[in-house]
Amino acid sequence: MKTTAIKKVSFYFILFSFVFLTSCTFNTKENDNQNKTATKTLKYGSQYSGKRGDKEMQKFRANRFGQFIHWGLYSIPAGEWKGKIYSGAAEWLPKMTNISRSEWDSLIYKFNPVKFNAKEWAAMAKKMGVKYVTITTKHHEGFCLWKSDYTDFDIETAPYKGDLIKEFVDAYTAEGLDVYFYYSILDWHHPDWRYDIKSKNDSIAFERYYQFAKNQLLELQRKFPEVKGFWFDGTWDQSWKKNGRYSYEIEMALKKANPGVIVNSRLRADDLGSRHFDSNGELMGDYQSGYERFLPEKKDTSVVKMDWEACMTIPVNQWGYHKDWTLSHVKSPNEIIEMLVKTVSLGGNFLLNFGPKSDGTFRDEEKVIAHEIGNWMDKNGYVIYNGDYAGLKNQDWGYYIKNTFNNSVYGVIVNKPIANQMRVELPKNKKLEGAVLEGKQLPIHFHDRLGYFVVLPEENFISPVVIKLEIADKKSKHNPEHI
Ligand code: H79
Repeated sequence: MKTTAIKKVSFYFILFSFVFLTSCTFNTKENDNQNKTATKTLKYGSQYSGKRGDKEMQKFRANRFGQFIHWGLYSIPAGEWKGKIYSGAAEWLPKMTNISRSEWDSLIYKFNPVKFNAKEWAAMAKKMGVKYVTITTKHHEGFCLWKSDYTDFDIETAPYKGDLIKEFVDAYTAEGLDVYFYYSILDWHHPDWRYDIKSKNDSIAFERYYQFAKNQLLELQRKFPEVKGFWFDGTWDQSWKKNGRYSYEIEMALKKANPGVIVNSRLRADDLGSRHFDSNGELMGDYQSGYERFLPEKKDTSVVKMDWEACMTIPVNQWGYHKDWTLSHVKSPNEIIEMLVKTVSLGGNFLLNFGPKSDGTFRDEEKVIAHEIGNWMDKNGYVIYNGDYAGLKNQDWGYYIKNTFNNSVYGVIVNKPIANQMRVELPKNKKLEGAVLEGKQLPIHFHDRLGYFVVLPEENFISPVVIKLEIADKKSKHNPEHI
């Protein structure tokens, strides 16, 4: 009797388990069909998969080379406080010293860049060969370079009488350069900023801060309709990570006002506090902006499937103006050009930083670098604009870049082999028909096992050299190397 009861219970238990498990399996399959990789349901995660295909994003991608500008009150002390020079980043000076908030904020009364000439800045940028610029409208210190309706801690309170951001936007736009705005979410000035949310009062204050930031961003978009996108920073604190909704709503609000607007991944956190990439591994925002002062490895082709941008300082770590550049290595124009080439070869954008002085002029070192990069870009910029990943096997001499506009492939030599030969390995169905340097064909040798060797001129190269590679399809029946 007892055994029969157990058997009956077991029967129903197995039946129930079967039905339950089967329905779970079906559910999982349904989800899989909707989204093959999604495992977590997120309200504030990634908005789309893959790269954006609209014309605004195509323009961002084709631009490839941009100028970053860090300008704020920090350009006044320029890394020095009470006679002591601090070697850290100039814009972080208040965090390296015991400067009080009010002491720092009173620098606003000294911000008077009387020599600022937006047209000269834009002409210098144009000559350098950049296609876009990203300027700090508000850095961590909270000072706003535009006339903001939401704070007095802005350019209207400073002695400078011009409309700084407006002059800037007008001048760069007139030169045909796209303008992007940097905006720091982190704000050392605003009383409602919180690093973490530990109480109801923190939540209430931080909600107010969020409204303030959103208002300012929509104000920037309203006052400067030319602006192509926003570059967010200062989003690493717990307060922001715990409020993924805020980052999502800011992205949505900006896109509602301007559907083509471009937003960097650094803005974003998801429901679970994941940054840049959501908890399902999907990129948030429109491009990956995590490469700050470093680039992906040459072999790291994982980046080519997304849009991305690296930002780079000229010294090791100075964004705002620092009076002493002897404190760290300063990159040479060739080092910077190589970084630009490497970035483009991996399908990314390169944003090179400048930190103007408080009088509104650029330091001489930056002028020289801009000029020398400009000379290189004058001659070779065609390889940068519309440049992309070429999909060929890496070689030690440098980087391949494919031009997405005319489908040409280029090799950019940054390490000239002592043997003066540039090795090119192609897939089996391709052949190298020509290698052109400044309009002249170079000799090509073929080695059945090792591929092609382009014979380079004997003379030293003083900057990266571009060689156009004429690659054609090989018809297999005429393939002499076919074994
Ligand atoms: O604007 C430039 C820099 O001022 C800014 N981003 C560039 C574009 C920048 N701010 N901080 N950092 C770069 C690196 C910051 C690191 C730290 Fe932290 C923030 C150290 C401590 C707080 C986050 C939290 C990283 C480590 C702990």
